[in-house]
This record gives sequence, structure tokens and C-alpha cells, in this order.
Amino acid sequence: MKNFTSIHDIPNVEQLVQQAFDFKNNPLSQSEIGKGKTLGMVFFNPSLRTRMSTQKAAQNLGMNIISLNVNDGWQIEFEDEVIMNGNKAEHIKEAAAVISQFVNVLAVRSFPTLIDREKDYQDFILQKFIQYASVPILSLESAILHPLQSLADFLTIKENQKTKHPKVVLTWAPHPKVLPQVVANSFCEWMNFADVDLTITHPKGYELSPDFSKNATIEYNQNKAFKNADFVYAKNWSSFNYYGKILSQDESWKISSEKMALTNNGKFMHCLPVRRNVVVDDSVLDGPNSLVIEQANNRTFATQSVLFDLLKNKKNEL
Ligand code: AN0
Ligand code: CP
Repeated sequence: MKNFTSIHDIPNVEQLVQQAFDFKNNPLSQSEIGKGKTLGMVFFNPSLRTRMSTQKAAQNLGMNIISLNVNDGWQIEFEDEVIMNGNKAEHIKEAAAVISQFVNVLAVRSFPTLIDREKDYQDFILQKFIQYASVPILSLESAILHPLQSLADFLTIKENQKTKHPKVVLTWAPHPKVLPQVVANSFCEWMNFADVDLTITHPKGYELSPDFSKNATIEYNQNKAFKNADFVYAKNWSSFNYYGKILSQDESWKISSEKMALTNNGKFMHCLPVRRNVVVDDSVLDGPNSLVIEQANNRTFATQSVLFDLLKNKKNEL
């Protein structure tokens, strides 16, 4: 694997998943492979889980870590052929090339603008890093996808499924802020690979890009969607079609115990951070069917498995 930006970069998903479970059983089994190697982490946006689980995963493999919050550094110009007489002090060409001198793998978190759909869905910033860095790039959530989250979600479903072909429901839930479609897009990609029956439920106007939702059942009635669900994955996202707009804050879409009672004793999932009693009631989040902490725990082993493959690839060596 050269870079990790989506499920499509993985040559053998089953093998990578098994390797993640092996690391969960024995986190220090490969603690020598990263000796003398450095993981760089560049954050354009805040993080709790991704930052700490990625750091933990790298440490388990014996790596050192250098991290940069971009807002603490120089403002980076991403456009080509601009006269740089504004507030951007350096170009991504130099920035990515220079960071590549210090690190062996470069992890990048960069959210969408939620203003310019075309640029966002080209994954503009991540692609610029891929273009100008000379080391492998690991996505820590880009403008389109959050593949390490989805891999951890996939592991969590595998660990908790009671039937061969579970019903998984991805449900929109209300939120006061404009949020990306990223987690939902990425979850759909992984559920397409998984042997599950995926239903997506949301108010009209919140349709995801068909590139991601095309193989799922779309059900606009949340109560109907929840019927017989084995897993309910809640997430807010802003509109894709009316790009970046909040079209509804309908409280009736909040996940409550009454709603969960419609499911097949379904498990509750969310990538976190979550706003209590806006997205989901305390009773569900604190209840016995909530998997949210295990999802976060699995982030470490998902990332460890991916990092291991990036390190193992001799072609990635400087
Ligand atoms: C981000 C999002 O919705 O993509 C990050 C989630 C992992 N969420 C927030 O900014 C609240
Ligand atoms: N789920 C997730 O990626 O959380 P952070 O934004 O805290 O990293």
C-alpha cells in the first residue's frame, strides 16, 4: 500500500482486518518495525480520538511522532501560479517536500470547506499532499472520507454481529453546526464491502452523493428504517445537494430509547464527538447497547494495522 486514503487503497481488506484484530490481542507484537522511523501528523482541524489513537498506534509499532497544528505554523498556499503577496507565507510544494525530509509517513487531517463542492469532492488538500510529499500519506479524515474511522467501525460491527447478514441503519440526526458528509460517505463505502444490509434514513434534501449511497436502501421514514435493525449508526451531515446547508434541525430525528425499541435489540454507534440530548439521548448513549467507546478503542488497532502495512512496503522506504 502506497498511501491510505480509502478502502480502495487496501490490496486485501480481509487480511488487514485480521491483522487489526491480531494487534488488538497483542498490541506490542511488532514493536520493532517502526524503530528509527517517524510519523508526521499535520492537523488543519481539531481532533481528540484521531490524534491520540494514531499516536498510540505509532508508538505500539515503535515509531516516533512529530505533530503540527497548521494554525501554529505558516499559512499554506495550495493554488498554483499565484503571486503570493497575501497572508499565505509558503506554498504546499515546499511545505510537503520539507516535511517529507523529517518523517517516514505523513498523516493529514483536513475537513471540507462545505462551500466549494467541486473542490471538496476532488479532495483538493489531501491530493496536493500526495502530489508534493515524497513519503506515504495517511488520511486522518479528508474532505470526502474518514477511512480509519470506518475501518474501526467495521471492526466493531464484526465483533458485535450476531447474524451473518445484519441489518445496519445509517441515520441522520440533528445538530446545530454545519458538518461534513465525510463520516457517512466513508461508512457507506465500508458497508458496501461488508456483508450487511444497509439502509440510510434522513429527511428529504439530505441525500448523500450517489457515488456512496447507490447500493443502500433509502428510507425517508426513520421509524420504518429502524425496524429490525441490528446496528443503528447515527451521524449528522449537512446537505450535499444544497451544498453545506442545514435544511432541518427536526428534533424528532434525535435517537431516543423509544426509537431504539423499534430495532432488533440494536446496538447504537456514533464516531464521536457527539452532542448529548441533541443527536442522541443520554439513555441510549449510556445504555448497555451503546458501542461508542469500543468504536473509539478500535481506532488504535485499525490505524496500527494500516501503519504496519505502510511501513512493511519496502517501496515506501526513503
Ligand atoms: C466532524 C465531522 O462530522 O466530520 C468530525 C467527526 C469525526 N465532527 C465535528 O466536527 C463535530
Ligand atoms: N471520531 C473522530 O475522528 O474523532 P476526532 O475528531 O476527535 O479525532
